[in-house]
Amino acid sequence: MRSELERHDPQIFELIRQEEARQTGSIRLIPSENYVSAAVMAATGSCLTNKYSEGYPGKRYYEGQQITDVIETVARDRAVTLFSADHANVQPYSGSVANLAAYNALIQPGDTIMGLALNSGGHLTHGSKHSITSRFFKSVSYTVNPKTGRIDYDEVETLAKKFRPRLIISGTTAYSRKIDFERFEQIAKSVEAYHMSDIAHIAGLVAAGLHQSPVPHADIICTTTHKTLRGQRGGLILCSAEHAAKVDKAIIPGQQGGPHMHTIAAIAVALGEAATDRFVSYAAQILRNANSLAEKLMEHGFDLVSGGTDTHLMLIDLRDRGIPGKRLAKALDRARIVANFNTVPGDSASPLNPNGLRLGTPAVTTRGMKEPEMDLIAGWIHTISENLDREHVIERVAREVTELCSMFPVPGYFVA
Ligand code: DSN
Repeated sequence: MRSELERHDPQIFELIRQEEARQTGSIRLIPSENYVSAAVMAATGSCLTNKYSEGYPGKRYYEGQQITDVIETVARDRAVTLFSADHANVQPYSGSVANLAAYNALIQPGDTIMGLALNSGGHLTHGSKHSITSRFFKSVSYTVNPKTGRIDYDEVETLAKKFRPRLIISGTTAYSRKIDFERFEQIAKSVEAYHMSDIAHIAGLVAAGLHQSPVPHADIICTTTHKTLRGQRGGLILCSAEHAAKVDKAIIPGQQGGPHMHTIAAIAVALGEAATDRFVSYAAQILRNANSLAEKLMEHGFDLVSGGTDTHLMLIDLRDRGIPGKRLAKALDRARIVANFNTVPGDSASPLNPNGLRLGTPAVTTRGMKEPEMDLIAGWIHTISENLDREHVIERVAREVTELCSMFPVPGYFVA
């Protein structure tokens, strides 16, 4: 297939080859990114991309579903078993679409939703004023306490009692501490609200039993499939039997047309991988690596939001150093260390030029890196932060990064 692409479209072939080399030759610390296995990659690039399958197994609008029905059923069953849920929908094209479907299933336009504010680590679709979610719903946000960097559950409860939202969202995209889903359930119940949980970042940790599961505590659970869960890019919804029909209707005909069967097959492969002891060991190493990287960064004097991490990610607050997050992220990128600039709690700067840097360990852990490598990475981040304009220092670090990467091959890649 690869040689066919090279012959047929050398321009795109060459660009993909360059991207493979970039991913292989850099230390990727964006916490929402990972490397999928060769098996997941193979399912993604299969003939299933040729098939339309609107509907659900056994109830499709087009014929020729002898195989796709089985594939989707396997994917659903694997999700249900892995997360101990009653029901799974594996068709959402993405996490954002899954979140919209959860709202679509449970509440009406004009109802009030309450989620974590964007600049406290929430997601756009949790009711941000920039998102369609705040056009269709009234939105109230809770924040993390700017001093502790943690969710203040008493404040969430106070706001819930004041604004009486119809749906409360637990879940984050830039928060380094564990989430108490049981407490969210109690708060939601106390105001007769639905509890929707977005575990896009931590799904792999939940699957591995290393983070409390929201499944017994939330009405609907949404996730992406490609972060710590390490699958093909896509979305997944889990729910109790009570909400199953509403969720399925919210996806199709509510929001989507034909599901992407190549994606669903690849998600099935990833869910199979996530059910293994090997995946549990992988997820445990993600946490050890994150903890180690956080500790080393703090030894170098960096200020971490909430003073560290107990998940796969961490946020550096750069305000005490006077370095804009974007400037550091761009200098690190030149040194082949790829992270993303991010707002930090209480940040008054624009999200386009904020005062924080977000880092995570899922991808480097997939490559087999462990605590000694986290020590090196923290040292390089420190060196770059002190030499933002010294290109000879950045080039030296880039050479050292390349050498380290050459010792940790990437699964599923064709070109080094
Ligand atoms: N864009 C994802 C992330 O990087 O966290 C969230 O959707």
